[in-house]
Amino acid sequence: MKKGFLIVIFSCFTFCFSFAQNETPKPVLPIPTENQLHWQQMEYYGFIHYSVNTYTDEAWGFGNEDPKIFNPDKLDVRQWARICKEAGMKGVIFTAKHHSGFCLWPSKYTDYSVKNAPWKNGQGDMVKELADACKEFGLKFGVYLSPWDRNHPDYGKPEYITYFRNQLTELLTNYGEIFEVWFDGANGGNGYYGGANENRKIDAKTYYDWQNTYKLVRKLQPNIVIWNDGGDRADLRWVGTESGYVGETNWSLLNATGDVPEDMLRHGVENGNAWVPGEVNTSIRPEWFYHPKEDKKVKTLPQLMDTYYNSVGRNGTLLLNFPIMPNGLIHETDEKNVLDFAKARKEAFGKNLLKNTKIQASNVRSKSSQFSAQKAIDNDAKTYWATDDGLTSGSLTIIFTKPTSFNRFLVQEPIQLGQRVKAFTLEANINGKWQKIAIETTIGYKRILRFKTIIATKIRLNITDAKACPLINNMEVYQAPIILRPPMISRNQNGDVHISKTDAESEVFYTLDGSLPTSKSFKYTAAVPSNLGKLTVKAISFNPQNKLSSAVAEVSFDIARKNWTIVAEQDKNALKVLDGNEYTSWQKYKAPTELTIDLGKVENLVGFRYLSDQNWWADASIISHYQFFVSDDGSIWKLMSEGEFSNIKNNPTWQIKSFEQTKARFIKLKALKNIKENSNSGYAEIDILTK
Ligand code: FUL
Repeated sequence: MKKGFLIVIFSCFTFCFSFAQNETPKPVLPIPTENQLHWQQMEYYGFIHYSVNTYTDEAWGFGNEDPKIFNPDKLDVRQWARICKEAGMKGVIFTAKHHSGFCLWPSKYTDYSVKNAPWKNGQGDMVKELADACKEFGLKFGVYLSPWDRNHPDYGKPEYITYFRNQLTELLTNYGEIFEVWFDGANGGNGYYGGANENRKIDAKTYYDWQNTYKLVRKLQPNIVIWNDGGDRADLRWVGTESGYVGETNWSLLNATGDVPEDMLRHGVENGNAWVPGEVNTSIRPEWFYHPKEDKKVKTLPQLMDTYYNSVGRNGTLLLNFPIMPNGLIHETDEKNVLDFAKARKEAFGKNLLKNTKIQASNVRSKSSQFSAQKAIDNDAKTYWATDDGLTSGSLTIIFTKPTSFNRFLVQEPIQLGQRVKAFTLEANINGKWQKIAIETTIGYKRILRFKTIIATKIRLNITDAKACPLINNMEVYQAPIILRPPMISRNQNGDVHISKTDAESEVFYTLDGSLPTSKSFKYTAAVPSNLGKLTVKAISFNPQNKLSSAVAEVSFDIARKNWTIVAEQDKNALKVLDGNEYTSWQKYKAPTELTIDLGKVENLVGFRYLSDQNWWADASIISHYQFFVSDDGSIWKLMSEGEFSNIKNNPTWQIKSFEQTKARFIKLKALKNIKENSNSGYAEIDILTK
């Protein structure tokens, strides 16, 4: 009797235990909302920057630009939508109102809008036109509404919040479904503000009362996701840079409260208590708005591919921006490069080599077919391989039918059950021996690894650490064509041109006469001395084996800085600002500082360029407000240009300022203000523009 009783208890226990194991694994909290999940699956979508400052060639509008300048003569929002669609994007986010405060829809609440622009005689609504075009092309539509408004007289007062919410209500009510709203955190302080022309400081933590704004947003658009890089935590996070990457370790988590330093933006927080995934926002050109001087600086195919691997390939999404030209169109080079990028992605990810392979797992949850290894390669996003509870490691081994060459590995976790994997490795069986190909940390929604082509008979994904039993819902393997990178061109202070190879096997060919380089042009072997004048260098990488060439790298230099000296500066390191190397820099005292340069002889000046320190951790030393002077003798100075380097903190690219032609031998850049008060002023390079 007693024995019988024990048997019953035992069988009941085994039954209950295996039943429990057979269940769907418990989620590891926090998990994404439905909206966040749908957003993550979009992976790649477009940004459009267009406003009054498109017509003033500035990074930001000040708020006093006359609406009359907003007059595109070839505007075609269907061109924008078509390009985004053909580029493989799933949606478009539009700058309905940027910091200038100028509205691209006829808002009821201000006259500072397309209502007063010559475009369509003030009858146009660009938000509507684009929303309609997106519908036509099957794209989702999102809006960027800048909280900072340099035009509005009430900015800084509580009344402005009502104005802001009224505008938000217009945008979230009148244009159909909105998938994402973007609340840019930038706030430079000074602006036109209805004519006050002053500096207005707000407390970004309290001023906007975000929680109530979020409630309004969610009420008006229940399927939306909210992006906010300042203020209270919303649905999506900035990744701390605008140059197009997120950290390799990338948790989709943050803490719901508290400050978020750069490092957390970049990597997320492993044990964060809120799901706040990273969106990688970057422009196809150095800046967000259109500047003709950047027509030769459009991201090339290899740069776009890097951006893709460093965003979508690292558990992020990619928000890629097109600046609109003053005529109302996307530039042809931007179109060409983004379509080449789409084609290259198709070529890279066209043929999944895991079709028809065998797969084995170290452990299968309850030995159930529902969670078998096969589920990781069955091409069904809903099914996944799972291990038994209690395990935090496990492996999946793939057996190819024949030795297979490949250079990409893609892996995904079913994030609706939380982001779990903390560490993993990838091994390949090459010539009968297991070799480690990669040692990595997080996976998340999607992780793509790049490595040199290998030929293997088996590969093994080892999850070496996880927050709970590991789950994998997809793996893919590819042989992506190698895309040659254009070489890197620089010119040192002596005027010598340096061209660096971007891979060991290719050769470099260049021209100095403006012609397109081919493998018959000059072959680069050592630094090329130049005649110190203005110079345009074009160069290609060329692979002698397969005869393929890279895209052309092109850099135009102004006169060489050979005879320049830094006046009254003992520190030899100061010459780093003239060395032509964008990655070396020098810092000087506390602002306001002056950097005075003797050009050696009188030059015909029409502008200057400043590049700040390129290390992201050195952002404190970035100059944000400046004055630029010239002089014949180094003692009597004439002010030629003053103002702000608008978006330099988030996007520290070359700042180019033009002024009226003048002759001078001395130049002086005065830093009036740095990004961080009382910090040193940092310089990577200073250069001039001559007539
Ligand atoms: C930044 C802004 O200041 C830029 O102008 C741009 O809109 C970018 C997307 O966000 O913070």
